[in-house]
Amino acid sequence: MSQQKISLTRYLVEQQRADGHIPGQLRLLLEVVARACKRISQAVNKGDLGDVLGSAESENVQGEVQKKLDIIANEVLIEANEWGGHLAAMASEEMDSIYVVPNRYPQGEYLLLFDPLDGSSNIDVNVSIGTIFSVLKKPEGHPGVQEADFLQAGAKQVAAGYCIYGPQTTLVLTVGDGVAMFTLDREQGSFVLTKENIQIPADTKEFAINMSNMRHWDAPVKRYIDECLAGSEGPRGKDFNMRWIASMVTDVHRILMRGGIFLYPWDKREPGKPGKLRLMYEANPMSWLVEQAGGMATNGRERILDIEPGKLHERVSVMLGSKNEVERVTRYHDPL
Ligand code: AHM
Ligand code: MG
Repeated sequence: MSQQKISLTRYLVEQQRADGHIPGQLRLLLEVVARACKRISQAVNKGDLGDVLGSAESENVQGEVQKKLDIIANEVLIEANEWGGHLAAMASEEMDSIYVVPNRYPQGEYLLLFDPLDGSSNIDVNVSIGTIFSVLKKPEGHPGVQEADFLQAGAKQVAAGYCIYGPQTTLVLTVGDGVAMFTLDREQGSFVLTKENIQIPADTKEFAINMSNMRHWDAPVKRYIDECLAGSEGPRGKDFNMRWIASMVTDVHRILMRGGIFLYPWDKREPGKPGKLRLMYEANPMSWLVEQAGGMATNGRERILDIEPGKLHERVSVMLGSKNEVERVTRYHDPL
C-alpha cells in the first residue's frame, strides 16, 4: 500500500480532533498564514522576472531601508488575514503600530505578529530568506484592541513558526505539541508533512555568529567563541565548524535539522539597544520552536520566553539552539 501524504490541513484537523488544543479559529488562522506564505514564495521565486527585487526606497520604524519584497510580503500577510474573522489585530516588523482588523470585518480573538521577510539583506543575492510568525490570544475583559494587548511574554504564544524560501519552501510549526515540518508540493499547491517531532541534539560542534562584530562583544560571549575557535587544542577539546547565513530563519532551520548554536548577542556598537533582533516576532517564535524541539533559548541571563515585553518593537540579545552549548554560554554570563 502506498504511503498517504498528510497535508497541513489534515495535520491541523487531526490535531484539533485528537486533543482539541487547536481551536477551530486557530486552525483557520494557521491555514491562512500558510496560504499567504505560498504567495510570498511565488513572489520570491519570480526574482528579476517579477519586479520584486531591490530597494523600495522607504524606511521602517527601526530606521532600516525597506526592500520591495519586505513590503510585498507584509501586504500579502495583511490582505490574507484581515477578513477571515479569526484575528483582532496584527503587528509587523514593517509597520510602526498595530494593524487593527477594519470594522467591515468580524473581529476574532487572536493576535498575529510577523517578520514578513526575514533576512532582507539576502533577497537580492538569491540566498534563503523566510517569514516568521507568532500567535497570541487577545486578553479578555475589555472591548477593542490596543498595542498593550500584544505585550505578552513569549511563553503565552499559542502558535509559532516560520516559512523558509530556499531550495525548498518549508513551513515549520509548533502549537505547543512538538515541532512539525511541511514541504510545499508545488504540483499539488499544498504543504505536505515531511518531519514530525523534530529534536535538536543537545551537543554540537557548529556555531553561528557574525564574527565581524567580535571586537564589540561582551566578555562572556568572547570567552565562549574563543574556546570554540581554540578547537581540539583548547578547553573544549574538539574542533568547531562555523556557519553564518545572515537569515535567522535559515540559521535556525539548520539548527532544527542538525543541531548547533546561534548567537546574536548585545554588543558595544549600540550599547543602549539590548540587541539587534526583535523580541516579539523574531526571538519569541524561534525560541519556542527551539524549546519545543528540546533546545534552549536565552538572552545570556534569562529564558527569552519569560521576558515581559515593554514595547512592540523591543530588541533582545539571542542565544539559542543545542541545550548544552546554550547552557554553557549562559553560565559564562553568571556574575562571579
Ligand atoms: P531583518 O529582519 O531586517 O532581515 O534582520 C534580521 C536579520 C536576521 O535574519 C539575521 O540573523 C541578522 O539580521 C543578520 O544580521 P547581520 O547582517 O548583522 O549579520
Ligand atoms: Mg528579521
